[in-house]
Amino acid sequence: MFHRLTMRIPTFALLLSAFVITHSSFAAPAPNIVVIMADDLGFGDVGCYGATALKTPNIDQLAAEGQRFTSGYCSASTCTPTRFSFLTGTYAFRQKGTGIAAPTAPAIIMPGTETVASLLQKSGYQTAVIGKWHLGLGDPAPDWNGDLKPGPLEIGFNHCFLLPTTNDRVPQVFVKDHRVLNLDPKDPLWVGNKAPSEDYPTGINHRDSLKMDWSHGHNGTIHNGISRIGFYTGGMAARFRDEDLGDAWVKQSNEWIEAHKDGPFFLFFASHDIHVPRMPHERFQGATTLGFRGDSIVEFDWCVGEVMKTLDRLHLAENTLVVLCSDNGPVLDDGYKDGAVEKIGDHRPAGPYSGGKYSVLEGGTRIPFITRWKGRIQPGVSDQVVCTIDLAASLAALAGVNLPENACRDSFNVLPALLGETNAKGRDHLLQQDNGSGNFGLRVGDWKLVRRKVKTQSQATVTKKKHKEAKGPHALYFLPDDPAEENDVSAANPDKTAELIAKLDALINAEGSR
Ligand code: NG6
Ligand code: CA
Repeated sequence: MFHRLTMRIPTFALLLSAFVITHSSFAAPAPNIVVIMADDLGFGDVGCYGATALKTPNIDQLAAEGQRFTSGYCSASTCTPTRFSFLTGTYAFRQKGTGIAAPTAPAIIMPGTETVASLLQKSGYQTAVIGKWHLGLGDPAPDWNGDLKPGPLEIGFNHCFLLPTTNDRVPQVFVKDHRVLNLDPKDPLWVGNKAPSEDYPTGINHRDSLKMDWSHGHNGTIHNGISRIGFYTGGMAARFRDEDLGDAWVKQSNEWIEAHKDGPFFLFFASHDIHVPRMPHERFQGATTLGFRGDSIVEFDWCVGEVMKTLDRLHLAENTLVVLCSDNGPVLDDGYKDGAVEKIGDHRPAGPYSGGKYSVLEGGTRIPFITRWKGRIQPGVSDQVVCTIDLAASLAALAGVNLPENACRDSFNVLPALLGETNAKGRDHLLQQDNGSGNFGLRVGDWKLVRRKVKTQSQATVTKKKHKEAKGPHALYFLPDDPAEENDVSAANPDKTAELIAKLDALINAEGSR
């Protein structure tokens, strides 16, 4: 058949048709990708998800122009495991040491691990992470005065501009590629877990001098009138002001996008808003009646708007997939007395859900999740289940890269659902973990199983009333009737309960679920 055809059609025509097929119908140029991840932003914290106590016009616009997911999740209810899973496409509980990283934590994702960044880089993308890292740097410890590696550059990023841990932990310096930015070698940076001397000023012995008091933990080194977890000395010229973080991420991102506008590029915009210490820029302080927690949401919304403006200005909006998500659910008092508890009023940070940060109830991981790609994604609302852990496989598919067999072991290609395609399906099950205590949630369809190994930190302040914890180690909830997971129906549904327990065990014990 092939032979007969070639006899009749000249070779150049065959080549031409092959060229036309690969370059027109199949391989549209790979779009740019911007993943914006907020920190501790809850399902109910933004306007398009029902918040009325504050305004988020830029996020709302993104949702109006794209798909807004009502069952969009992150994979864990704290930062480090969600970020680990987003990048590696593998559940954090499969690797030890993936709980909340300490200030002096070494790199958690080792070089050689396939990540969403390395996959995209392989297919020709320029890749950058700008913002909060919190996945450790260095091996076996960060070398603050030398090269901070391994880090993002060793796992697929061409560029990074980082807050190395999280801003309630020391040190308050930027890391640009492998180095602390603006570090004067004559004033070396030291970071540790113990005060370097007895008279060293801390949040305990200088509590009166603080501009924002702590409520638990966070009483080590004082910088910018705020005491933190951990201790550091030196590096004075390198230190930033908390108030300037949002502006720094925007400036760095806009410059990087502009420099790579010919694409394709992948930017992971890892905002620190609205994590503690909540210290938005002065121009946002007082923007809401909710205190600095609400004001930080407004600052985050502004950052989103600035990045969108840059995409518009460079005519990239129709060639860029934007994904907006959060790394875990909301918390009010997370260690500082910033008024979040007192000023909450009727605002419901987790929307209709119970729990929040640290919890495997829906409030811990069900988050604002929006995708926008002008001209490609039809605006709408989707109830398909999608998770940040799926971005690795889905974005790899978008870029046309094959996933190696042993990589991204829990990441599903849900690209059609992310793009809002008709009848496209998301995940058929959704596993939720906390910081690694052994508590799990498993949602299959409308059913939700909770396995409780340890008592969850109280989230009474998020939901206003305390969540009634079920008595046994397992509880079953029927989400359409009971989104707040208050009525354990496991006794009335023993078969469903047993089925989900078996599925959860199988998922946990497997090497991967893909
Ligand atoms: C907790 C901290 C909390 C926050 C969290 C990490 C205390 C008492 N609590 O241990 O303030 O830093 O870790 O948050 O220290 S995350 O969003 O980065 O996971
Ligand atoms: Ca977080």
